[in-house]
Amino acid sequence: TLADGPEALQCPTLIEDDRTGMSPETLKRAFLDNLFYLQGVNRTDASPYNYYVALAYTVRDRLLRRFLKSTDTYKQEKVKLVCYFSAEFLMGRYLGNNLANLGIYDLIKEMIEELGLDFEEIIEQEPDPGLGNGGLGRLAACFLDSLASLEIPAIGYGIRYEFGIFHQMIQNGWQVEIPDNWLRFGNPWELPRPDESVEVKLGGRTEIYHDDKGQERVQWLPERRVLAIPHDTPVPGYKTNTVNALRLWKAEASESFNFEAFNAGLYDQSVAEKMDAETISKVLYPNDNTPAGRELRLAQQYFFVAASLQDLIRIHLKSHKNLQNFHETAAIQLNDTHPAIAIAELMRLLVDENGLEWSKAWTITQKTFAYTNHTLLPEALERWSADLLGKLLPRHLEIIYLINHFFLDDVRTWFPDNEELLGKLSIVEEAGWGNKQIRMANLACVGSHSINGVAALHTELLQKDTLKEFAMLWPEKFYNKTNGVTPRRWILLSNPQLSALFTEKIGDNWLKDLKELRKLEQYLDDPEFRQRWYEIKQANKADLAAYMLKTRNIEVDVNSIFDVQVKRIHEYKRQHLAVLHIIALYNRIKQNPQIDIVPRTFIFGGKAAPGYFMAKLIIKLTNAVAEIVNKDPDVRGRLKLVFLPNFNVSLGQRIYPAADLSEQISTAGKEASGTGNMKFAMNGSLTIGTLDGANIEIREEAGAENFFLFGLTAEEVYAKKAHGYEPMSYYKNNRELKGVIDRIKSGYFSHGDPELFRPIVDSLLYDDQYMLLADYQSYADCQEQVSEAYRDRDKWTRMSILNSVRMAKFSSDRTIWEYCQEIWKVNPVKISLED
Ligand code: BZD
Repeated sequence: TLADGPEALQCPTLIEDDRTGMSPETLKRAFLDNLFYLQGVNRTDASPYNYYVALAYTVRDRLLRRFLKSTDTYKQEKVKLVCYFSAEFLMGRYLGNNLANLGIYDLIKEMIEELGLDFEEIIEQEPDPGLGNGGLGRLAACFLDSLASLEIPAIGYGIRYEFGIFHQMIQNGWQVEIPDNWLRFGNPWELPRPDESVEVKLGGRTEIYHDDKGQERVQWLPERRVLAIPHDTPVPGYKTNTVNALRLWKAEASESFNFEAFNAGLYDQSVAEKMDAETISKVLYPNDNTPAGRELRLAQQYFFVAASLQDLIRIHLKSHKNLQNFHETAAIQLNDTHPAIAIAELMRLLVDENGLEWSKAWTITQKTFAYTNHTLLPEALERWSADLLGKLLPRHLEIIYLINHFFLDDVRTWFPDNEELLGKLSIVEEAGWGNKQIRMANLACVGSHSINGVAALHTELLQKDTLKEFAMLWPEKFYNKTNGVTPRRWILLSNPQLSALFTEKIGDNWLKDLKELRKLEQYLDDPEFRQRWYEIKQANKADLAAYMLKTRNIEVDVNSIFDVQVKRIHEYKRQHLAVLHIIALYNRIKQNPQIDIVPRTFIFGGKAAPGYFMAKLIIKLTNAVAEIVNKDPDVRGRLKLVFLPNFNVSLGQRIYPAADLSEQISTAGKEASGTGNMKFAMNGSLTIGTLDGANIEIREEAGAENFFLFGLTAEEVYAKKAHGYEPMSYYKNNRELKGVIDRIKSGYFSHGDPELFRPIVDSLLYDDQYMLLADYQSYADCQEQVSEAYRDRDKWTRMSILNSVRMAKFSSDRTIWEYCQEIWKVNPVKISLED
């Protein structure tokens, strides 16, 4: 099916009208109007931020016609809508992306520069909307870009958090969290749609009653109601007329309620209720891969899901007389289990509120939902205590029990007398003392027609391990959908020089069909091409070096290997394995200051969940080692370690193009996919990595000879655990490793305090759940191969080119096309701008 896939779609021509013309004059006029009339500012006292806002509105105006045309077309043609339900959308800055997708980036840049303004500075004014934690949220954003670029009717549904992921500062080497008040100065990209607000009910109890036909039915008598107000952000495709919506819900007090209290003279109570309601969309939970388990988190999940389903039902009933064929209007993808309560909510809407029979409603529900799993860590699977769920959503708890009851009845007929199987499959876990837990992954599996993992190994392990009972029951429900990233943001925007080289050699169709890049392999033996490739990397490194000097006051050597690990801080991702290796290199230098080593700049970035003690201690260790290594005269600048604070989408855009080496060193079998690994490789970084997640597929595509592989395989990891893993033996038998750990233990990096890093040392020596010590020597040896390869510039550059041009598989266009064909069963819809 890929043959007539993304690349078959042609770019339509762009149209102009008086107000939103694309001629330099019209653009300039609009820009200056948006400064004066919209913001009341003169050019003489306009700030760079004023210019940003003026430009943002100029661009937004040019999206609106396409946006409304897309929506109208979907309505008129009664298309099936792809609905991406996600608690997180990590969109990154809009301005540059929207300019690029409209095809007016260079035009606008020129216009701005003609006015004597600094384009780069204006772009940098935009707050980076951080409505996500990491990979899962960023994947949702890449998917929206690909959906619009492939002209697929789609909508992203989520939460308009007032505070996104915290701003990370580093003080005295420790992470400090600052609230991210990203909406303080307004948001020019969003369109509030108060007229499409809906009510969401919470709490209370249920009651049995008899309808007019004497039928026994259940109704929910909620304790409170909140208003959900949609805010739409247009999401344009790359050089298409399609502009889809990202619809994020803001929670507000339901007017009727606080008005009642107000009239009763309870002004303070009505204000308190208003604040309570607004709390729901106040802040993003900053935990990745650890469930929050808090009532407010469940309220957030239910809030956006209930609002979105009402929205979809409203849309459906505009063109259909009932809900019998709801699944033909909406294909809902659940981005992990965070929105999985939607399964119970749709059942409630169909059965309680629309009078459908249970079994009919269940068929529709299963045909509507599809579930993506993003983790293999058992502790990361969401579970809600039945008490908590029942308190907030009493009717949903009953519905979940019913779903489970009918499901387990089926299982009993298929597999009689298999209590163990029943226990594993059950949505309800009996955790002892009458303490029941609702397993959201089980609910998602039972209520969906499709279950997918995000890389080949991940899907395989889901089927063999995490979800094996479901895979046994319904093998046909399982799919692999290896993740991808959008080449528009992650190559075109972030690496303009490399993009210009691509386009010069093969034209610009690679942006619609990344397989085109393969044509560049013909230049592999062209010394001039390799020289330009090398110079672009060096220029990107110089830019990042300037940024590091400015923000961290650390000077680095652009001829050193830029060795980079940027991602959330987590023990399974093993940032501390890289730190052990840095200390080993340092020890080698201390033993022999004359040693010939290839200079390296180690760059780290990533946030730790505020409550994750070990992750925060790893950040502190990294900074503590940096403090010693960077200023030791014996090192003579050959090793530099930089922790870049507040890693986010926009910092990623600077970092990936400047990396020589991409660190993808998770314990095999733990990283579901990884997506940073793809961004690095597309930008010509070589990977040092384990056989984990999508690393395996990246290595397959790039060629094993162009990838630095080390470490245990997932199978070896399991086998070792099964046979009783003893990290202490590695410490005792490996002199270099012992030297490294002893150095930390001695207090050398903690001003003589041997206690500070003891939790890390102890966890490595006595537990080492993530097997750093088992993989240490293999990693250190592999790093020697990296250094040797870097000494040969030609060899390195060839490997870099091959990595970059062979990454077509990891375009999110490929991923989305597969979801469209195999899971959602939807096709592109052309948007015409003619009236
Ligand atoms: O999802 C990540 C995985 O760890 C990566 O391997 C994978 O590439 C990406 C995309 O599929 N998972 C997350 O990012 N998870 C979270 O951020 C998260 C957030 C809230 C609660 C639980 C997990």
